[in-house]
Formats: sequence, C-alpha cells, structure tokens
Amino acid sequence: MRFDTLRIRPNSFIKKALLMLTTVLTPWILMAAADVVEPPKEFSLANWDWVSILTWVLALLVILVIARAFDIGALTEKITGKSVMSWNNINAWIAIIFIVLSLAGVFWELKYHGQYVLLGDSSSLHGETYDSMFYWTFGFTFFVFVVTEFLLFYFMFRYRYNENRKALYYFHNNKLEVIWTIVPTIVLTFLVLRGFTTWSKITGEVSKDTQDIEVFAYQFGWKARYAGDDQQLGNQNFNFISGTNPLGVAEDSKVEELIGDLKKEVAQLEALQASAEDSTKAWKARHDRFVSTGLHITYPEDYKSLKAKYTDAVSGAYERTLEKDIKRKKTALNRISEYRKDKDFFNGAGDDDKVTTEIVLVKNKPYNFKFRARDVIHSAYMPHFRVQMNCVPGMPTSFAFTPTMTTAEARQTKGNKEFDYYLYCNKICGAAHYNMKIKVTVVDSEAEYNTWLASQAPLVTPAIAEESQKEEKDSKTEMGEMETAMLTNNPTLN
Ligand SMILES: [Cu+2]
Repeated sequence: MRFDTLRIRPNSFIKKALLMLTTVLTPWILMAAADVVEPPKEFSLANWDWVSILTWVLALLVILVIARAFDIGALTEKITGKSVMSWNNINAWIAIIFIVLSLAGVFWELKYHGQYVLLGDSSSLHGETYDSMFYWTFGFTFFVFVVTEFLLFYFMFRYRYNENRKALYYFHNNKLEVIWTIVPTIVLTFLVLRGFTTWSKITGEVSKDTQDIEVFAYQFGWKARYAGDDQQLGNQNFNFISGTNPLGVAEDSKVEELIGDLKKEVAQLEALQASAEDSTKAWKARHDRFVSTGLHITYPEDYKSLKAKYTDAVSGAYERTLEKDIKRKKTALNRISEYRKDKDFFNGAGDDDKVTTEIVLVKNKPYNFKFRARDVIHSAYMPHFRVQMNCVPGMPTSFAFTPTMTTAEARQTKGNKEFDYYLYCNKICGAAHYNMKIKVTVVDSEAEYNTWLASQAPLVTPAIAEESQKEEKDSKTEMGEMETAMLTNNPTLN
C-alpha cells in the first residue's frame, strides 16, 4: 500500500467541516438577527461573555471531531474495502428527522404566533364572511401542505437506494390522473365561487340609508369630509386645493380667494419677467464687482449663490423658469374659471361640509367611504373592519361597510384599555408613510356622533372664517417674505 492513500485529504475535510458548521450556525445566526433590539454595546473586553465564547469554541471543536470521524470512516472503507457507513442511510434519516422537526415547528408556530396571523373578532358585518372564507382556504391548504410535505420526505426515506432493489418503471395511471385533477377542481371551485359571491356582495349596490364619507389621502396623512346639515357632500376638484381649502371643495369664497391669489402671483411673475433683461445686467455688474474687488475670495458662499444666479440669468434659465411658472398658474386659472361657469358644480352643497382629522362612525350603520388621493397612490387599510382600497389620484374609489363593534367594546374584548381603530396607509408612498394613519372611533349611539359632528367646524362659518383669516394672514406674511425674497433677487428693484 502506498503511503499517500493513507493521507487524509485536507480539502475534503475542510469542505465537510464547513458544510456542517454552516448547517448548525445558520439557524442560530437568523435567530440572533431576529432578536436584535438593543443597540450594540460599546466594544470592551470586560463586556465579553467568556462563558458563551468558550461554549462556542467547544461546539466548534465537537463539529470538527465529528467531521474528522466521518473522514476516518471513509478512510477505513478505503483501506479495508468494507462498507462502514452508508451515506444513503444517513441522508434518509436526516430527511425524516428534518420533516418531523419542521412540521412540529409549524404546529408550534401556529400555537404561539398564530394569533398574530390568523384573523379573529372582525368589527364589520362583511368581516365575518371574509374571516370564514379565510379559514376555509387556510384549512384546505394547510391539510394539503402537511400531507404532501410529509409524503415527500417519507418517500425519500422509504425508497432510498438499496442495492437489492430495482426501481419500478411506472409510466401512466389514468385513475391517479383523474383523482388529482378532480379533487383540486372541486375544492378550488368551492373556494373561488365563495370568494366571488362574497366580493360581489361587499362591492355591490349600497342601501339608501348609507352615509357617504370622503376620505382624502395625501403625503403624509388623511383627512375626512362629512356632509353638513344638507346631508350632501359638495363637489370637489384638485384644482381648487389651497391653503385654506385642503380638499379642494367647490365653495365660492374659497375658490374666489384662490383665483385672486393666483392672479396676483401671475402679475408679480410678469413684472419680474418684464425686468429680466435689466436683472441680468445688474447681476452681471454685481458679479464683476465681486470678482474685481476680491470679495469672491473673502465670501465664497455668497459668491457661489451670486454666480449661480448670474449663470442662470445669462443662460436664459431664469427667464424660462419665470415663463414656466406663469404658464402653470395661468393654466390653473383657466381650468378653475371653466368650472366656475358651471352653477350645478358650485351648488353650495360643500359650504357646510366638515373636514375632520378623525373619523367617527355609529355602530351598525352602513357607510360608504369615498377615497381620493392628492399626490401619489395610497391605500386605505382598516384591518379590524377587513377593509382595504387603493386611493389613486384622479380615480375615485370607494368601499362600503358596516361597523359592528364600538371602540369601547373592542377595548373590552381585546383586554386593552388603550386600543383604538385606525385607518392606515398600506402602500409605501414615501418617507413618512409609516406614520400615515387616522383614528377611527365607533360610537354606540347617533347622539354621541351628533355631538361630535356638531363640535367640528364647517368649511365656512363666521368662526372658521376668523380663524382662516388669521391663517391667511400668516400665510400672507409668509408669502410676503417670499415676495421680498424674490424681489431682493431682482437687483433692479434694490
Ligand atoms: Cu400613503
């Protein structure tokens, strides 16, 4: 026997050891990663947990020894020519242990974390059908999952390689084909039909006593609009959106105010446009003076902004921006005045509408949420009511439902005194998406609801007019500052 056959090949040994190490370590690392909540401690030897480090070293050594043992086994086989261990048997047993542990893990998960995934105690009328549908689907698929997964691994175990056995060549069986086609067909037909009828019921005609509530999504928040005493929501259009009319309701005074503001802004921009040539000259003069006196070295930041303005003016970018702004504002003005001609559109229904930052509903009363979005696609999500609907700019959507559990009742059933229903945004819509929600309160009686609604200010009243005037004044001051800034940028007026 040649000496080199006795040598243990380091390559295969390291591979085996690494493979075993990864198998053992991966779940540990994943578990550790999932548990990381606290920020890492400052690095210091004193913080080291020597017991666990030594445990890890020991575990590593054990793994290396096992890997070595396998290698020695392989070597013995090579020397003696006799089979010491069978990888087929080892793999078969690994398969069966794996599936038993995995399925046990699935049941364990269901028992301890199922409450977070599986639904329960829905707070809306259609929610109960929805939940029952969910359970039927879950039941069927879970049963099939357990049976097929177990069989898959059991067959690996049962029919592992055996040199005394020859595999059966089995080409086709009509009976089997028929069974595994018909059974899923029946089950799927049942599930799909049930889903279809439920969805048609949820999205079907709403009853006459259904109350409309407009739900408005924007980056990043929600606003709701309730009809006033006339029980009718006013028309709206995104072109009417302004500081004092965030939902763009077709209301005379607000829209007139917006028209006035827009006209003023256009006039200001046009004045800037008229003096653009002089501005360019003045900026050039100032720029040259800055450079010739060496100020550009003393005040590099000021020089940078001056140079940017000067470059913009010389290249024509300044004028083009002004032109674009004027065009944009004029387009808005044109659109608004087209709407203004339509007296049916400005029917006064919106004057007493109430824009609120909370949604209040009465138990067992049907509601139809009419969704709108201002900027990007959002999604209104009320998990407790089993409601979800996309809110798309320019495309109104709706969802009708009836709440069946008050906030107080929900607090009691959930054993959480601080519980509140919320409408969340369920579409990643930007940086503050995570914080985009509005509280939904379900009250017991119409009286409670009426008290709340009465406390909400309508779009136009003397009281709100005062407040909006103040707001307007604030925004005007802001506007004034902006104008001043713009004018200061215009050197001819200095
Ligand atoms: Cu959003």
